[in-house]
Amino acid sequence: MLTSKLFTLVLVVEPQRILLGLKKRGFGLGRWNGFGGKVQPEETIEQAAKRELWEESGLTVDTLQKVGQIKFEFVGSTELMDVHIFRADSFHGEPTESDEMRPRWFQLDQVPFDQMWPDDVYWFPLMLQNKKFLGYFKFQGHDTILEYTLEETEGLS
Ligand code: 8OG
Repeated sequence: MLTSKLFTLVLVVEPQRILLGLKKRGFGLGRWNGFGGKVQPEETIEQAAKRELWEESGLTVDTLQKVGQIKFEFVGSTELMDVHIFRADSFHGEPTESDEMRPRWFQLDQVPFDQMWPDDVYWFPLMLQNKKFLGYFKFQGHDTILEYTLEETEGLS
């Protein structure tokens, strides 16, 4: 039986550029990504998203837009990762390196997809166009997508 665990992911986007962090340890090591992690039992998903953004990048935000939800299955694991994806178009503070992430701005036409999770190239364009989406990706290891679905949606819960 499959169980699922809640995660957050926040993309900080400006008109010409996006802030990504190079993951320095653990899951996704060596890949550029947004900022996020596990939702703790006592917090809402949005609270977790703001906390993880602060812990990993040093930035705070007043509001986050929900943009997507993707479920990831890894062959051999019974735990789905249920990742809630947010976009922040304004923030307070200066991006600051943390134990987990080294932040850097990328021009929107220079997103380093070859050094990111392989599914990101599918849904980043939707996120950048402010389109909402629901997805499912099944991975073999961390590099191979065996199957996936991705659809635009009007609303997200
Ligand atoms: O706490 P930890 O760093 O292990 O949390 C995992 C983070 O990685 C969390 O923010 C969700 C995010 N994440 C996945 N899979 C993928 C993926 O395929 N693409 C992107 N961009 N982020 C992912 O768990």
